[in-house]
Amino acid sequence: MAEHESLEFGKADFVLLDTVSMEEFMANLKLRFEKGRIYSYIGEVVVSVNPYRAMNIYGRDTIEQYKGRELYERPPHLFAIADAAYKAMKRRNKDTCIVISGESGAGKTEASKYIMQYIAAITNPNQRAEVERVKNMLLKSNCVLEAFGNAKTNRNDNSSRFGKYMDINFDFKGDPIGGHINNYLLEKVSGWLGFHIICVFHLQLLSGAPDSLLHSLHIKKDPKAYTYIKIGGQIKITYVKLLVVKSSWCFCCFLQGNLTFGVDGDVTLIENTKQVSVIRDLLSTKEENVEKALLYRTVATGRDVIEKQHTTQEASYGRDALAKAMYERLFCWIVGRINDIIEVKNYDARIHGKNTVIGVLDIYGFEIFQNNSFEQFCINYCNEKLQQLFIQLVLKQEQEEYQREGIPWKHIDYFNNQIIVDLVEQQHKGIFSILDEACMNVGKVTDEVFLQGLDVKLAKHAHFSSRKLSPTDKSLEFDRDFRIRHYAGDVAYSVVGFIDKNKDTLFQDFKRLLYNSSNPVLKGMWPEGKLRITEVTKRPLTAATLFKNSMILLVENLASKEPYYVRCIKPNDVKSPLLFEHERCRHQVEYLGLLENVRVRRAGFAYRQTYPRFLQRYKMISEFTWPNHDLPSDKEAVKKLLQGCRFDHDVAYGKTKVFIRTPRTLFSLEEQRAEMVQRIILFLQKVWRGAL
Ligand code: AD9
Ligand code: MG
Repeated sequence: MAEHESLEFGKADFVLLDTVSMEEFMANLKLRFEKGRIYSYIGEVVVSVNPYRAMNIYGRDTIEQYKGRELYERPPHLFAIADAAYKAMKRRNKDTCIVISGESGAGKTEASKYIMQYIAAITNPNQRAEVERVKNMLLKSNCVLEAFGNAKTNRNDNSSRFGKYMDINFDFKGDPIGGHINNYLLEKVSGWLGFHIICVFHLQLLSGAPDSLLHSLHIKKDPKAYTYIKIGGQIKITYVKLLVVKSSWCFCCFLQGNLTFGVDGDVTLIENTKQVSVIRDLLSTKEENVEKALLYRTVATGRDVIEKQHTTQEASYGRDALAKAMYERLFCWIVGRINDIIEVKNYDARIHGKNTVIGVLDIYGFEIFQNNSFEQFCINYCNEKLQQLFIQLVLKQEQEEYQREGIPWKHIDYFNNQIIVDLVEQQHKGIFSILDEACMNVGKVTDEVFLQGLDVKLAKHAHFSSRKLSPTDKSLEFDRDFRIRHYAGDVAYSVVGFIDKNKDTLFQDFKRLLYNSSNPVLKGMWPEGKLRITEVTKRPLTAATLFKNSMILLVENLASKEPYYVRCIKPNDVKSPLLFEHERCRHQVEYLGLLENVRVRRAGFAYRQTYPRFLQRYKMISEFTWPNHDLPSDKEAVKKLLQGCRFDHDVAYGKTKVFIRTPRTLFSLEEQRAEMVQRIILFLQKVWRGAL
């Protein structure tokens, strides 16, 4: 318990509530929020409520207060969890990870940045130049990625439209020596008109850029000149300037929005041909190639290769698909360049010891828009996966372990969302499989066919419904909607666009166009453009399959590390620092499973360790166990040791492990150990001097 905090701020740890009920939980959460205590604990899980105002709790002095302290010595804070993850990694040589979850606008990205800042601030006490360089890169990379990957949405002014998992690698001294970023599905559709970089590009960069530069890049100062650009974001980014200017062709994708198509007889035409020469220059390619790729597609029929003219509709579709694909590749390219710079190089474990990792996960939160499509479906599935991981690690395994170890235990019920995860990802029967199947249809491939597939295969599923299955359901506005009962609430998705987005097809002609660019960077981004049309036979994996695979790998990776959790709550929908909307918050507490978390934690034990390892660490505390014990088993020895310290009441003895209920006991053991180690060192020093 964080005892130093006065009770006027409520209970710092929900485990200490007098009774565990929703009312008490909410009353405590509200009280703390109103008193400016935005962080609380459930054991080692941090619960955070977005303050929507600048808080004076992240400065150097606060960092110093948390540095090297135990979790329970200071008021709840992100810094405490960051420190705990760092200590666990350093002390036990274990990879750890911090998983930040919560819905869109709940404060995940801000939390991840504070955590990174904290880790950067407490490491490298010797100010090694190389480590400083790495830290700088890790922190700054974030701004570049946010500029390109975040956008203003109606849920959040700085909404992450991509998922980010960042590993920070540490050497044996505990100093950062590098990192690696994995990015997940850039959600282009909602972000498209509002990616900060696009807004900033006009708002800030252009205002200062010399006319000659703008001219050479064919850039007009008036944002209204661009169909794709909508002013909205307000983030200050200056050092992306260089990157932007260097890769001028990326803005080519904004120009493409201005291309319009028309018809002359039965021939499709580009109406504003001037734009084509601009695009040609920026893409470093030939004008006739640009025109051809925009108006025709090459198809192989048997051995013959023919050129088929697009309709104006197909041409417009191709234009938009190209712009989005270029933006996405650019984004991945930026992540790749950042990784080139931050990745650990020349690390020799024989010299430097084990290279350990802290992973920080900041991904797009659960979201419900007015219109929800394939992108929201993927994002919400991702949140289901993370919730499942939380359940697995925090609720399920915990209870299973007590059972396995024979510790008396009353089972605590919770909603297990595995059923929804299966609904989406299960082989053959899941929505992704049904979608892939619809995409592979030889005959008619339409969104409606996909919806029919869903209706047939999922008719009886408790978490699925559609207009056809529930004709009277008012929440399904259109025939083309289906609804998923997610762990965090019901979401109606429109099937429109699912097939296209899943196939994610960009005409091969565009890929060839870009591959044939004389700009080596651009060429490098489109390796598949190398293939001739007759060689393109293999169907690429669909967007859904790729996303699913990346999520499975992510979860496996997180599960292999020691996890720490930050659960973020959004207090209101109007970004107000004063408003604690009770129902809104209660809903989040409910679906995040926080009450169940408290119950499991309360009935449970803060710490457990196998008997031999426990002895290894604490045997110096007791005369019965130091330097070795002669009791019949390690279990008996641990019992003797803990009885001697009068901690017996706070402990349960399992089959293979000892369980300690409160962290304070562990803390005290640690103190005693430190004292004994000090004494032993002094003793040895004396012996050593005497021997000299
Ligand atoms: V999304 O899923 O990417 O759409 P996030 O990442 O959960 O979402 P974000 O961290 O971007 O939300 O927070 C939204 C806004 O809330 C920020 O832009 C800040 O204005 C505000 N916020 C969040 N956390 C804090 C904080 N600790 N202190 C002050 C905060 N303001
Ligand atoms: Mg975010």
